Amino acid sequence: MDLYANEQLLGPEERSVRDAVRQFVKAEFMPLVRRHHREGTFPIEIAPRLAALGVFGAHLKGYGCAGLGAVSCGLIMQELERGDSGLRSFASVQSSLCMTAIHQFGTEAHKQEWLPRLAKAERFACFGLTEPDFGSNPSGMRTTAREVNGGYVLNGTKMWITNGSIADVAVVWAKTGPGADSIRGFLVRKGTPGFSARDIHGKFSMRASITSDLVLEDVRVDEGDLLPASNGLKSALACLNQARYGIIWGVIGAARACFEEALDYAKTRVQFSRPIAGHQLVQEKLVRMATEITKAELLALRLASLKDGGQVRPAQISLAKMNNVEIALDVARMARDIMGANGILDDYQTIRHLLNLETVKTYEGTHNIHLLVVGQALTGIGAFD
Ligand code: TGC
Ligand code: FAD
Repeated sequence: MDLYANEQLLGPEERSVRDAVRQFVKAEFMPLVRRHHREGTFPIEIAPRLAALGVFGAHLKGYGCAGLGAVSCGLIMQELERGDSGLRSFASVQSSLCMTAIHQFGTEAHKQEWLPRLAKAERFACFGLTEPDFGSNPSGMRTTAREVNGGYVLNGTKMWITNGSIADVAVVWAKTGPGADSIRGFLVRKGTPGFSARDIHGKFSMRASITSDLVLEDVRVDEGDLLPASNGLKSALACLNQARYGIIWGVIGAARACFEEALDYAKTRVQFSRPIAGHQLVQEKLVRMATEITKAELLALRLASLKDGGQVRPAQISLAKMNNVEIALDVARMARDIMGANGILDDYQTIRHLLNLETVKTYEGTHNIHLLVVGQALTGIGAFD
């Protein structure tokens, strides 16, 4: 399905990066995903082989990172999420959130210590911004970092943290300074006394992904564990820009997986003496799905060129995150409908993608928050509170 010949907009290097990740996901991840989805686990053992493809820190230069352009980075996320949103999430957190935080706000010693190991998946990382009482409005966070002789003492709880219990290091955002009014990032190592991670169970979405609470009780970190260039909520939001960019591409992969599955199904499922693909109402759905996927790809490609040109603005990222996740959810729902009762079985991928996309609509800024960011850009009036 390439009605607009979007493939022609990709260069040979971009296609080759995409095809390598696609092949890996098909051969090494797809045989595992149903079991992990059923059991609520993540196949961490595949991470080093993904690392060998240059997936982690692909957008960064130096420190063992691939330094790829925006389209290639987007296509990597697309192919990971074609497999499962949990796989893309794992990479988004390691790469777009944590490696970006260390690269942008860390010292040279932080970069030397962490980036090559995270790039090779010898170490894992998580990103702690959300709290039980502060999701969409992280500026209200209660986690504090009190300055003590030669370091800081952290107290607070972070909630809904992807990779939390498997991470060797957590990028934790906390309020510090004399009035505890300045948000800054800290590196908290696994095993630091007072620091623990508890997995969240009972999820009906993102089942093949580890999600945890982080508890910080009088956690002492050294002065050198502060990310010194972090300065305010805007530093955390700068990392989110990179991860949201990955989601914009990622959900196209999930949508394509659902579309392709539904199209195949519709061509072979016979009702009323003909394949259901021959019924007008089914064709209407297939056409809507293909149209929205095509538009989402063009939006992502335009954003990539703005990004490579260093011109991308947060409102542009918000517009595309809001749009592409919404259309991916619509595509997944239509695909599930076309597949009738089989559409709810995990013998097929569609229901898993549909359930995952409910999370993708919420995290990295909810649909409503991105709508309000675009609304603010259009009107000049913030309508958040
Ligand atoms: P506001 O006063 O608007 O902004 C504070 C400062 O930040 C600047 N800023 C940005 N900077 C960089 N990138 C952006 N996207 C930025 N948006 C705003 C802004 O200019 C300002 O700078 P300065 O110099 O004046 O200090 O802040 P606010 O408190 O009113 O909040 C704005 C809002 C609601 C848009 C923001 O809080 C927000 O985006 N909320 C959503 C929270 C969120 O997305 N959380 C995600 C947690 S991580 C996650 O979900 C990982 S999921 C795993 C995976 O990715 O797979
Ligand atoms: P709330 O902020 O309570 O929002 C609830 C509803 O109210 C939403 O519909 C929202 O749009 C709406 N709403 C809120 N404010 C407004 C407003 N001003 N105007 C209109 N509507 C509004 N966080 C991390 O820090 N790190 C992670 O690794 C991470 N991983 C996650 C993994 C999973 C599986 C999930 C589900 C979440 C994860 N999150 C993570 C948290 C995620 O970023 C938050 O869930 C998200 O920011 C929304 O916060 P909330 O769930 O508290 O919803």
